[in-house]
Amino acid sequence: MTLNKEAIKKDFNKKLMHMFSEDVEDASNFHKYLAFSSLIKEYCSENWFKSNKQYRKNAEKQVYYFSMEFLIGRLLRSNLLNLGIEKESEEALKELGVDLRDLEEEEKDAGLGNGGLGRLAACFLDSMASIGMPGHGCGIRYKYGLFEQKIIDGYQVEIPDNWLKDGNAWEVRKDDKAVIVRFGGKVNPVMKNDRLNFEYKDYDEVLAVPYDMPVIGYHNNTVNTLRLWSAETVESDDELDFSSFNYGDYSKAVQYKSAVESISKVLYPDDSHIQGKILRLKQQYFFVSAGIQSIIRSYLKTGKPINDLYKHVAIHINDTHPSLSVPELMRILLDEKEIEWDEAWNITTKTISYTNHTIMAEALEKWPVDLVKNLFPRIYMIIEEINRRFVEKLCLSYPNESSKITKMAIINNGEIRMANMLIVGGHSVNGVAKLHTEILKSRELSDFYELYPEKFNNKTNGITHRRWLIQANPRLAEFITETIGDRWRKHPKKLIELLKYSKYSSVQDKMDEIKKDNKIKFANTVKSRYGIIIDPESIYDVQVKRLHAYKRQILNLFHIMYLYNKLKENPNLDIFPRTFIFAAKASPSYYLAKDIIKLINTVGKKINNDKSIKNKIKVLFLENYRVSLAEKIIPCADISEQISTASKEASGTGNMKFMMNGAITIATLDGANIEIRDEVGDDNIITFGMSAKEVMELEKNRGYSSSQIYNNDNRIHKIVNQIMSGYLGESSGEFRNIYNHLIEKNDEYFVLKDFDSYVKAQEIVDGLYRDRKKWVEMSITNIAHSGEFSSDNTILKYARQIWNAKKVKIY
Ligand code: 26Q
Repeated sequence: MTLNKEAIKKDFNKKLMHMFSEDVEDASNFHKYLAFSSLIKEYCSENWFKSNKQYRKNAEKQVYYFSMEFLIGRLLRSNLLNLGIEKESEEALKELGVDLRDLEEEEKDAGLGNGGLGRLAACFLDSMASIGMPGHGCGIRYKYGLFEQKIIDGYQVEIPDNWLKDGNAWEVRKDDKAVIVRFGGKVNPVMKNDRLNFEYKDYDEVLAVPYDMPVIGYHNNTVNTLRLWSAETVESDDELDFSSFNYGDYSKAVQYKSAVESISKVLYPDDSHIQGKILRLKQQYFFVSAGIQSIIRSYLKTGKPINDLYKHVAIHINDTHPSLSVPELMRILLDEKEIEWDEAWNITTKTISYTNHTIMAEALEKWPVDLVKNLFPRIYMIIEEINRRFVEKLCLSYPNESSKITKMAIINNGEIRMANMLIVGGHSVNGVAKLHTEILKSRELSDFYELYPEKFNNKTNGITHRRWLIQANPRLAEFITETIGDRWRKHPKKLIELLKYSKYSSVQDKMDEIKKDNKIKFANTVKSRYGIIIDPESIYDVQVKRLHAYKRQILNLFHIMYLYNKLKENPNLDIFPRTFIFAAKASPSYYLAKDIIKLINTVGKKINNDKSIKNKIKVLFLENYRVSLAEKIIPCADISEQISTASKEASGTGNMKFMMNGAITIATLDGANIEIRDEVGDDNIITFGMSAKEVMELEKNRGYSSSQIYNNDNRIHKIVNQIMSGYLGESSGEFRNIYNHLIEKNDEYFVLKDFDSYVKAQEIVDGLYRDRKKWVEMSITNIAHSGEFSSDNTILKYARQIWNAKKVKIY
């Protein structure tokens, strides 16, 4: 985009006047933000139109990424960056006396996701647009995103995230593209022209209204669409009012309206412990049905036959949450397009593909048959028929293996297994890191792998270097460009060219200086916000991610308490000063996770206020972890904590973000950590702990006793007793749950088992950091290899190996 600062200044003034009748002197920062964003949206509108037009005209293959979550965060900076008018905008605003950074802070994060899975969807959208692929998002426009977290007296308190309260500058409501989604009712078989048809009766209708957001590609004219659906009543508000003759009807109408709107009201804050909530299932069908209806409508406008749908459309399913896509697409083809079963099935399986993000049993979705039958009777009939045909096929392939058939069936024990339905109803199943895919193939989904080996493949996750490096760490990005030129910005694998400078003193010094500056800036923020003084000379040791037992924030905390105990014994102990930084949200109903937050804060308070240890260690818990906070903290990190129990973290993506910003990873051999190690080599990462194989063996043969370790390791004994005794300044029962989890319930995630190895790994960190040249060399090596984990690469692989989609140049 070619726009000079004079044009931007003029347009911005006009916009402010037009929207608020204000000039730049009178307007609040928030108004300035709204006006400026609205201007940016206007700047991209022509390319948005052109992209759509060109996709349609040539019937280019369109990819639709279906996801319950898109954790996109803020868009102002990334849109400017991708449009190529960041510098011009900064200067234009500056000349008007406005600091772009102040406007940025006015934008609420779009927190439409829980964590990794939602952020991955956001990185993928950015990558699809930036490599010039027609790829779009389809999801829900939650009125309330992931809750805002406050820490009060050390406890997590959840506040609703009313992010749309003051409007969303980036969206466009498309009333004319609304569709109707049907719930409940009855289905009657009827014969019509010798064909068995199904008539729906007595159903409830919900209006799905799309809100489109532009997804702007990096310097390439492509503008794709993130379409988020909002649930409304079919009648307008006026009609609702007019139809009520008395108060009773009126209040019924209001109740009805609020029941309908509840469908898109709130993002469920759980990301592993699944509770079978009816509303969640309604949400799933709501956006799946709306999305598929709108895809088919727009596909048919290209004039191509419906039988060729899969040649022009790929629908990708982000975990099982949109799994009703399979029967919904079948329903439309069978009932609305009157296609016969075998052909409908052929189209459906060739259109749909699925990514699995977890191996933990409690996170695998199953829904009760009765619920599905009542909510979507026709959909249930189709699932039943899919299951019937599948089981029939299994009986032929495995005539004497009834237990295998029971295990693989889609419907069993009064429940529908969504993953099974997707594997059968799609053409591709992928895991998100090599280890994860291998575990799926050899364990959880081994029967399916045996039956359909050709469907299984790995696509290791990735992250967008535009947001996580260029935008989050502009000084580092600038310096990389000074060192190796700017080709890496379009081709992140070119970061590897940094490798030859890893030993150059001048490069090392500059890298060190940039990290230090980031750390100082952050220390100043911490001081003014929390009143805590942290030392930018200390090691910033960072663990930021959702709070989960398997991610083992407790292991980190045990190491901190171990160091503290050593310092109490010997205040002159020679350890390199460290600042331990945590941030994490816990699902509101996950009590153990919330107790861990309280424990981190309690330990932090004790340590931070203890003068005797001479500020050698500090513990910080940053509240309300979210994308915009991640962008601030990751560029400051020296150490990246990736310490999940091996085999439990499907991939992790935070690990990649830290690496890209020059942090050194302390890691278990889990998820994508293994691939990071393979890239950078053993010398440039610190690994510890049991392997996945060892973990799975121990789980299988029950050969683990945490109380044995507790009784034999003095360090651990002391820490556990401190937690339980009131030593930390809380009542002795406060952390009972944690004790039970670790000792009475035998420490499901092997925290005590890996403790010794973790302490040794941390001692290595302490030693390495003292040799600053060596450390910075490691850091540069990590940055150099991080291009391998750019989501542009990941998306290219999806495009070639799963979607068969091509790039399209927009003119
Ligand atoms: C499902 C049904 C009902 C309620 C909630 C859910 C639900 C919601 C979110 C289940 C799971 C999630 C999110 C899972 C997730 O974020 N998984 C992470 O995905 C990342 C991207 O692939 C991986 O890097 C992480 O390893 C994985 O934990």
